[in-house]
Amino acid sequence: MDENQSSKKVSRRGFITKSTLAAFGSMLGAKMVFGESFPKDLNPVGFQNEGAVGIDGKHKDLIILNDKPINAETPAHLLDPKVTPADVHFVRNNGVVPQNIDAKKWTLTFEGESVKTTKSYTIAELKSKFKTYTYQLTVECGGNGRKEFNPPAKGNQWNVGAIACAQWTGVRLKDVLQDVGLKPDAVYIGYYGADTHLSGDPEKVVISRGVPIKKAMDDENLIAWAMNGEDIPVLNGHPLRLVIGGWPASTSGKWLNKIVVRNKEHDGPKMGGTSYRVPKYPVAPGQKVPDEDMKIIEAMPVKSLITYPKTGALIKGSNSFEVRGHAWAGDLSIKKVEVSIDFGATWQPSDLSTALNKNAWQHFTAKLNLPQEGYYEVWAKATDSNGKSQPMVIPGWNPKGYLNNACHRIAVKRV
Ligand SMILES: Nc1nc2c(c(=O)[nH]1)N[C@H]1C(S)=C(S)[C@@H](COP(=O)(O)O)O[C@H]1N2
Ligand SMILES: [Mo]
Repeated sequence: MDENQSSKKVSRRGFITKSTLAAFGSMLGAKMVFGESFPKDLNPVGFQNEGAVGIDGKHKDLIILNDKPINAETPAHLLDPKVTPADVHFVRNNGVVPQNIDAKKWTLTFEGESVKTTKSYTIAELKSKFKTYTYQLTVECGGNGRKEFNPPAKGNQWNVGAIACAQWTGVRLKDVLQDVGLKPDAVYIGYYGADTHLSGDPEKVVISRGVPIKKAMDDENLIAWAMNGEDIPVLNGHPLRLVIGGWPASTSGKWLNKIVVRNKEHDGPKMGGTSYRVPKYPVAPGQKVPDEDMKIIEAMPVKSLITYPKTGALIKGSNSFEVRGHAWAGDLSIKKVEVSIDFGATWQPSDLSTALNKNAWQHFTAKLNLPQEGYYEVWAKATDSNGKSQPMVIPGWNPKGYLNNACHRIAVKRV
């Protein structure tokens, strides 16, 4: 065989491209020595297994669901702190993370049918022109809990950890929109970010979603440059991102460089079809639903998470032990969280904190006693300020597996 044939053979075997290699390197925090020989269909062991070196800047125990693009969720017990640390904040990317970000040169442009004039701001201008606010905001992927749906829904098989509630600092979206000046026909906003499409096509937009103007004008929505008082991690949108607490996190655009103000529902990629939309009526599992019978997901439903103890904990003797976690409910607040150790036959109340601000989660704690040695499950059930509770079993099946807010369960053993 001559040179040409052998190099063709090599390319058919699918070694990774230079840009994937660079992306791997930046995620591993180290150059992949011999990276040119790394086959395209493999994942670096460093991302995925026990003893993994993990993703650069992230806790090594994040669970990697996909590496092209990078998607990783947080095990429930790592979400125990009241404010989610940056290194455990989950990552959901639809495209390729932008490289060589220069925060000093970054601009955010406002345009679209319903702005009075197109306007751009540098980050320094945003900081000097508008008042800075800090809010604790729940950012939850619409597909959190997708793993449980049957028939299975395509996409990242999120278990319970595509949720975070960090402290975000930035300027209010509404203040900047008011400065830009909106026409009376404005009904929706849409974001654009600097990430690039997996296909490599520079013309293709990865994702461009948004919210109705009514939601956009809420005080708590931020154009943020900091998470927990520091630069936002690159994987979570540095140097600038939108944070729309309580709504599907897909509305919180990362690497934000453009906001359009629309005179109709925004129609960017992932606004239509089955993307972030659910049937308008209950459907049987697996049923085909026509696009026109789907509606956009707005506020996320009531949900809770047990963050302590870690599932699988051994409880010694008859001592009581503390169980704790968080609960949240889109734009509403949480009225109560109850816990059960007898598979939901009886429930006991927990102590519940108030939220730091709208769209922040609340914390619950309860003392539990296990009556005799054996296996138990601790279940938690939250109820929102409208009186709606979490279901025990998986709620309505939908084609893309969104909005699973079933009760969280952990296993404990009294020994
Ligand atoms: N530019 C851009 N913004 C984006 C995304 C993306 O792929 N690109 N993913 C969205 C989705 S689907 C989710 S769930 C959240 C995840 O935010 P995080 O990675 O900071 O947890 O970002 C949203 N914003
Ligand atoms: Mo998402």
